[in-house]
Amino acid sequence: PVTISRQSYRPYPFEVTAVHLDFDLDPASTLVTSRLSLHRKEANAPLVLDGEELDLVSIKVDGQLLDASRYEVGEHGLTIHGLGQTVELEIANRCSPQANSTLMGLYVSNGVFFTQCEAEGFRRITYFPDRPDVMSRFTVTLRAAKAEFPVLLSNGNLIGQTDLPDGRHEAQWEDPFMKPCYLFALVAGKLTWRESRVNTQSGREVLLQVYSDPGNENKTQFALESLERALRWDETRFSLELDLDRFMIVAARDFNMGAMENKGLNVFNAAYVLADPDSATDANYGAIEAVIGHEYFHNWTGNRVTCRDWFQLSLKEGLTVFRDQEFTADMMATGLDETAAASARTVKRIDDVVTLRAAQFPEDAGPMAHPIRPESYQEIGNFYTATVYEKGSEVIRMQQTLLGPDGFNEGLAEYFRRHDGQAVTCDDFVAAMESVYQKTHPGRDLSVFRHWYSQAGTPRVKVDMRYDDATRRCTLRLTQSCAPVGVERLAGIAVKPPLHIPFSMGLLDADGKALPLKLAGSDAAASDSCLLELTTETAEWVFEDIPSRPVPSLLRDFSAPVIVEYDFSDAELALLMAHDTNAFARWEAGQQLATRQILAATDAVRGGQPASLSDSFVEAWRSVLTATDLDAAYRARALALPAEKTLAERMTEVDPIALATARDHLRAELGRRLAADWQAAVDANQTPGEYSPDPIAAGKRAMKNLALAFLLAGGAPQAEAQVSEQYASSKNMTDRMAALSALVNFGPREAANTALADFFERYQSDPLSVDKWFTLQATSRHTDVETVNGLMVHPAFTLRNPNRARSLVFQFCLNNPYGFHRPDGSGYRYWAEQVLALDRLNPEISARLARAMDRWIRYVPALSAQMKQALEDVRNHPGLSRNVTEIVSKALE
Ligand code: HT7
Ligand code: ZN
Repeated sequence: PVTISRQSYRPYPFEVTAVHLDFDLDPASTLVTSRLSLHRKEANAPLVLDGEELDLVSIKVDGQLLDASRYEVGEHGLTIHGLGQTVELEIANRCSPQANSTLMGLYVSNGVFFTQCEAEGFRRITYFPDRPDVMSRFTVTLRAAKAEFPVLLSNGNLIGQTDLPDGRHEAQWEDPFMKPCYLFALVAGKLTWRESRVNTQSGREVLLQVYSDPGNENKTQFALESLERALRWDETRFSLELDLDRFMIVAARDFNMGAMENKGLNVFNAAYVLADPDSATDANYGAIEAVIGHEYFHNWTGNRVTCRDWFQLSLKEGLTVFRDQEFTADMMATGLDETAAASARTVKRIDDVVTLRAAQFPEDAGPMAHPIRPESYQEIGNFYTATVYEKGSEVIRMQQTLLGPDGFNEGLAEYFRRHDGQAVTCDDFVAAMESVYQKTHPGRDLSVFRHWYSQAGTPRVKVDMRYDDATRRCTLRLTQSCAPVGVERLAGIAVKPPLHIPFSMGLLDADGKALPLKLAGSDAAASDSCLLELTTETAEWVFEDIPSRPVPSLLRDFSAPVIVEYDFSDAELALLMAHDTNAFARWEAGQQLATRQILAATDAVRGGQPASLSDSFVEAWRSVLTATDLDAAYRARALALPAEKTLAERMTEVDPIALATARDHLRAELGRRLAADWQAAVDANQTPGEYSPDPIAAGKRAMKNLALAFLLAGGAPQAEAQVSEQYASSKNMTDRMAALSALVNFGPREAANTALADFFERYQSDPLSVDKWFTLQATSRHTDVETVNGLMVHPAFTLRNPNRARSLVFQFCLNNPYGFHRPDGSGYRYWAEQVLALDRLNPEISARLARAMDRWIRYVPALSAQMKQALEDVRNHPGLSRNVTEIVSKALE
C-alpha cells in the first residue's frame, strides 16, 4: 500500500473554473457527462484525473473526440496529455449505483439515489481532480423517470424543471459558491418533506427543508426546529449567516457515518433526523440537534473556508465539533437561571470528556495514534477519528481559553476575513488566532501551542504541591511529558517538545472552602480559580497567604486534554467530591474514587478474592445521591460508574471479564447498600405529563433510570416489578428502553426475554427501533457468539445496512466484554469473520470494525495471543481492502 505524506503536497497544475454535471439516472447504469472548463497553471503538466470503478464512454476536448493516443485510463484514473492553456473538456462515463454497496460515490438506498463524496467518493461518480483544493462553480442537470424519482435535488438553487416526453423529467441546479467536489451531492427519489421559511439576521427569507422516506413525515419536526435553532445560534454567537436561499436535509437509511455537509444539501443518516417520543430516546433527540448543528455549522467552517488537503481535516472537523459542543451547551442552558445554566454547561462538558476519554485517549495510546493533523496515511477514510474530531475540538477550545471568548470570536472573524473562499491549512487558522493573541498578550505567541497539531499521544501533567507553614506560601509545580506513540515510536522519535497547556485550578481549605488565589509577583485581584499557562517542561507558581495546607482542585473544566498525576488521598477526593466549587472537578473527584474502588475490586476478582468496597466510598456516593440541591442531570453523571474503556486504560494488563465483573459488583453493592436512597431518587424524578426532550426533563429521566438500574442490580425486592411496569406503561422510548435495558442486564432472564419479544412485536416496522433491539441483545452479558450468530440470521438482520451492522456486530465486539472476550477466543474469530464479510461490501465500515482490536497488546497474555492470531488471519486474507490493510498492519507492527 502507498503511504501519502503531508509534506508531499503540491498545488494542482490546472484550475477547474466551472463544472457542469449531467446525470441520466438509472439504478443499473447511470450515464454521467461532465463538462469542465480548465485553465492551465503549470506548463507541460498532463491532466491527471481521479476515477474508480467507472466505465469511460468518451472524451471530447473543445468539442472534438479525443484520439486514444492522447490519454490513458487506469484503475485509479485518467491521464490526458498535451492540453492547451484553456480547454473545454467533456467526459462521459457510466457507473452502477445499484451495485454500489460501499455507500461512497453514487448509490441507491431504499429506492432513492444518494451521493457521498467526502473524502474521495466523487472519483466513483466521474473523472475529476478529487482533492479539496480544486474549487469550482458547479451546475447540475438531473434526469430520471418521474414516477420512480419525483424529487430531484442537488446543491444550491433550483433554476429549472422540465417534464420530458418519455415519462422522464429533469431538474437543473446551480450552486452560486465555488466548492471542492467532496461537497457535491445529488438525491433523487420518492421523498416527503417538511419545510419552513425564516428570515436571516440581515432580513433575507430562506427556505429550510427536511426530506425523508414517505411515512416519516411526523418524525421530522424536531429536526427542522433544530435546524432553525442552529441557524439562529450561528448568527448570535459568531455573526455567521446562512449564505443560500435554500437549505435542505435529507435522511438516508443507508449511510456510513452520521451526516454530510454537502453545500445546501446535507445528507443525513436517518438516525440523526427521525424522532418522535415513541421511537426516539432523549439521547437520540440530543444527538439529532447536535449533528444537525454540526453539519449546518460546516457551511462556514468547512465549506466557505475548506481544507487545502486531507491532512488538514481537523481544520474543519475539530473546529466544527467545538462549535457543535458550544451550541449544545448553549441550548441546554437556555431559559435557566445562572446557577442552573452553569450546571447544564458542566453536564455537557462532562459528556464530552467522557467520550474523549473512552474513545480518543485509547486511540492516542494505540497503534493508530496520530496528531490531530496526521503526517501520513494510506487511506484517508481511516482518519475520520476521535483524534481529528474530539481532540481537534479540545485544541480549538484551548485556543478559546487562551484568547478568552471575545478574543476567540475576533480570531475567527479574522480567519474568515483572510480566507473566505479558500482552501487552507491548520497553520492558517492558528495564525489568525495568533494575530489576536498577540494584541492581548504582547511579546508572546502561539509557537509552542502549534505543537498540539504535530504531536500524538495524551500528555501527562504531574503536579507537585508544597506548603510552607512559616511563609503561608503554597507552591505548585507542573511537569509535562508525552511518551512517543504509534508512528512516532516507530520513527524512533524519543524527545517531543513541550506543549502550551492551559491548566485551570483552585485550592480548597480543609473544610472544603474555596481559597482566594493570589499569585506571587502578580497584581491581579485574588480569585477562586486561576489559569496557569504551562509552556515549558516544568514550571512553578507560588500562591500567597494560604492559611494551611490546601487541597488542590486540578484541571478545572478539563482545560486541556491531558492526564493529571497527583497523589490525592481518598479523603481529599471525598472532600473535593462534596465541596469543590468547580462542578466539573467535583464530578472528576467522584470518578477517581470510583475508579480506585473498581480497580481494587478487579484485582480481587483476578486473585479469586471477594471484592469489597469501602464505607467511605459508599457514603461519598450517598452524599451526592441525596444532595437535592444538585440538579438531576448532574447527579446522574456524578453517580454513573466510569466507562470500562476508560478504566481499562488504567490497568497495566487488561483482564476485561474481571474488570466487568468488578464494575458490575460495585453497581450491585451500591444498589444494595443505598437502596432506600435510590428508591427516593426514583420517586422524586418522575416526569408525568406530555413527553418533552428538554434538558430538565431528560435529566430527571436520566437520574430516575440510573437509580432503577442500581436498584435492580442490587436485588431490591420491588425493583423488578417497577421496571417491568415502566417497560409496559411508558409513553416514551427513553423510559421504555431504560426499563428494557435494566431487565436485560440486571433482571431475570425470563422477564427480559418476554419484554424483548414484546419490543420487537411493537417496533418491527421502525428500523431505528429495531436497531435498538439488536443493540440491547448484542451488549447483554448473557450474549455469546452463538447468540449473535443466531441474531445474524434473523430476517431483520443485514450486514449491508451500516446502522444494522453497527447495532449488532459492532456492539458485540466493542461493548460486550463478557461475550466478546470469552477465554476460548470465539469472539475474536467471530470478529475476523465479520471484518472479512463486511470488507467485501463496505471497506469504510469494515475498517471501523477492524479497530476493535487496536489495544490487543494490552490484554492478558491468554487473550492477547488469540487476538493477535485473529489479526494475522485477517491481514493474511487475500483481496483485503486498503482500509482494513492499514488498520490491521498498524496493529501488528
Ligand atoms: N464531514 C463528514 C464526513 C463524512 C464521511 C467521511 C468518510 C465516509 C463517509 C462519510 N460521511 C460523512 C461528516 C462530518 O460532518 O464530520
Ligand atoms: Zn464534520
